[in-house]
Amino acid sequence: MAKMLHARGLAPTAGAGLIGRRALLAAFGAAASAGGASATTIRQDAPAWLTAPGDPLSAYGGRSPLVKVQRILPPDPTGTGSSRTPLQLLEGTITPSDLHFERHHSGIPEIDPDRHEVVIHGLVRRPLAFSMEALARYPMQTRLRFLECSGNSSVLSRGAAPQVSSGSLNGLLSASEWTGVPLSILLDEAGVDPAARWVIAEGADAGLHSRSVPLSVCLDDAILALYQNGEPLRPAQGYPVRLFLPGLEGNMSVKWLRRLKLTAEPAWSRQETSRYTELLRDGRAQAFSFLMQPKSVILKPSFGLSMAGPGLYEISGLAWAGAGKVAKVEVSADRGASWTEAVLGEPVLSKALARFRLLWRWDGAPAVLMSRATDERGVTQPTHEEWLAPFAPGLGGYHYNAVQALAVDAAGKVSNVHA
Ligand SMILES: Nc1nc2c(c(=O)[nH]1)N[C@H]1C(S)=C(S)[C@@H](COP(=O)(O)O)O[C@H]1N2
Ligand SMILES: [Mo]
Repeated sequence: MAKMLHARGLAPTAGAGLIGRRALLAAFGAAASAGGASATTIRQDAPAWLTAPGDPLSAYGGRSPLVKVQRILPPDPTGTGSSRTPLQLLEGTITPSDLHFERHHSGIPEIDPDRHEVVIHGLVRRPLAFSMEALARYPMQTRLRFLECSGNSSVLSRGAAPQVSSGSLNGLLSASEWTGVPLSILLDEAGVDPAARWVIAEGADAGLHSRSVPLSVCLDDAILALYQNGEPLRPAQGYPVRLFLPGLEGNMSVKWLRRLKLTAEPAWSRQETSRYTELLRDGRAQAFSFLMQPKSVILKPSFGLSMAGPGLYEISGLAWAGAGKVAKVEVSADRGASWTEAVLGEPVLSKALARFRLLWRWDGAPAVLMSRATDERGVTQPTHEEWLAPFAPGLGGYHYNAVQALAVDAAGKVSNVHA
């Protein structure tokens, strides 16, 4: 059940009971005190933890055994495929490493860092090989960034919206603090040939996952990531080293990186031809659509997290944009007839997840909630219909970033709908 706030004196300023940015800031005191106002009884018993010493220290922590939040696994998780981050059960803007989504096409290789190297070759002055030890001696950069598979939410592009959790729909999305060596430094050392336009990145998994990356991206904010949330990468995220390309489709951030080959032309690898392309209505295919466009999802409430009767609720969710910062998120409680700007959690970082929040006084009548993000370029999420328009029916699906909608019925039950 979503938490209900019993606040008085907070008047909605826009349509359908939404209390947006302006009013919320003015009424901040009232809202904050409202959160605790639902306490009723003060306990008189003395549980064991108040009277006996607790557990000893440990060399590596774990979470409370009472916390059960897990990745969302496919019915048969033994092969290759993907697990998803249970977005609706998390808070804030960083994904715990253990809950980062996983997407792999040939399993998770177990790599001995002492026997692994990254080679830079092709159109360079001098080919180089970097041991993991050598890489770790270069200057590093740390950035909080999201990673999203371009297949995320694609089921929404095919017919009626399924009744599953938001994590099931949208959880090929996570955010970590990534630390690694800027690729530009290494390319500089290798000496880029003026004829080079592309960098073919190849992983050390059995399928030799490979993608063509424009050289300009590699000279911009690409890093060879060695650390995730302060620790060496998790095996599922590419231990001991992955290419990390902020804001671009996850498929290009090649894990278990073993080779970067500079070329004049793209490789037209399997991952950029048979997959991760969109068939257009005119029969041509759109390939190399790297950039993850602005997107947002309401997580509280969402499917499986119902409302507990009329009253004041905090609506919250995540927004992100591959091109830079999220400039604003608007929320509608009347199927898009009116929109109210939400509050974005500070700091809003480029190519990271932004948490948005606003209050909603729900009167108990059926409603349709929607959110739409606009990035700093001024690009806004399309509607579902607008998103579908260019693609051959049923054959688009990658890079789905349309506005999503949630229907709340009179009983407070939330379902996924198209609006
Ligand atoms: N070597 C290799 N890199 C890979 C993949 C893979 O199968 N092998 N999957 C790609 C895909 S499709 C995505 S969405 C991201 C997922 O990264 P994650 O598993 O760390 O979430 O890694 C990409 N890099
Ligand atoms: Mo992906």
